[in-house]
Amino acid sequence: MIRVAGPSATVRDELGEHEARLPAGRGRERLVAGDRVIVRARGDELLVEGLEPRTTVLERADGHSRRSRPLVANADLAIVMTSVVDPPLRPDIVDRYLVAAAVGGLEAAIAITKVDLEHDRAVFDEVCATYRRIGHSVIAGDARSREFVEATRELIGGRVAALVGPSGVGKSTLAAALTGVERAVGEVSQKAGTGRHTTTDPRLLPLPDGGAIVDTAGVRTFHLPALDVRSVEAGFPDVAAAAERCRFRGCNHVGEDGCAVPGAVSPDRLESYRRILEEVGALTRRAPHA
Ligand SMILES: Nc1nc2c(ncn2[C@@H]2O[C@H](COP(=O)(O)OP(=O)(O)OP(=O)(O)O)[C@@H](O)[C@H]2O)c(=O)[nH]1
Ligand SMILES: [Mg+2]
Ligand SMILES: [Zn+2]
Repeated sequence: MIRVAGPSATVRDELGEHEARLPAGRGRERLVAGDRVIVRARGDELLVEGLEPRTTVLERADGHSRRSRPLVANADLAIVMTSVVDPPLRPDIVDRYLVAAAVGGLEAAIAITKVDLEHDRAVFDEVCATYRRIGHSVIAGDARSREFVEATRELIGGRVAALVGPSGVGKSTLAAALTGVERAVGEVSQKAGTGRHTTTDPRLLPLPDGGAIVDTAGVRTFHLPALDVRSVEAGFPDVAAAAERCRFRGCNHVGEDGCAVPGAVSPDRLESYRRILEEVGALTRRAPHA
């Protein structure tokens, strides 16, 4: 499945791309780019009939209902993109994507763009070091440059990668450079004068040398669905490792007296962890060892 748009979808097989109709009803909204589907011909129409089990799924929550919604299926890797400036560096959003990737079974790497623009080098270095320390590949550069594009290609290594991150960080710019397929790259719309022309529907784009990418729509805030503590910890291996040395049962490790975690993890990391725990409803409210 390449793309889902309302009642129809673009599917691909060994013969090429085809338009197919989706079943009516709620099942429709559960199908996403990357899904493997069973398609049957009826008359001169193609119908999507079944969904194969997913190996991975990147999910987010709907901002209002908090219901979880799949974004990309069967991707091997999430490339979490953020720019150093314009829009500003957002480790808090990166952390949410890292939790979502860990929960969904995807490997995750970080790609930091717009380093050609003036930025705070110390903050940038710190952010790179933090994510490398917890085991992620980090690449950084000008998303429009050949070096950055080739570094990304190498990172993907013929696999299927989802490009995710805030709006305006260069996902479509990178997608176009990697695939040679031009899609909406954000420019201020002259005609409408209303702002950015951005990506809406996630679409699976094959790479010339194997593998594929899914260019997704940027988000202002990335909401996680309801998750338990273990799931959040999966995205914070530094907190999880320190938490093993905490002697309190039921501790949130976010500032309780005598907890070993705040001494072992930076305040920024811990605050990001705390906010995510709170947001997904996994924070224990009463002081566990008062
Ligand atoms: N200076 C600079 N500009 C960049 C870089 N990467 C992207 N841009 C520009 O940033 C703008 C937004 O890029 P897009 O590729 O549309 O961003 P996006 O992440 O796809 O945004 P959404 O589709 O809204 O999620 C475009 O004008 C790009 O040319 C970079 O590394 N450096
Ligand atoms: Mg885009
Ligand atoms: Zn603790």
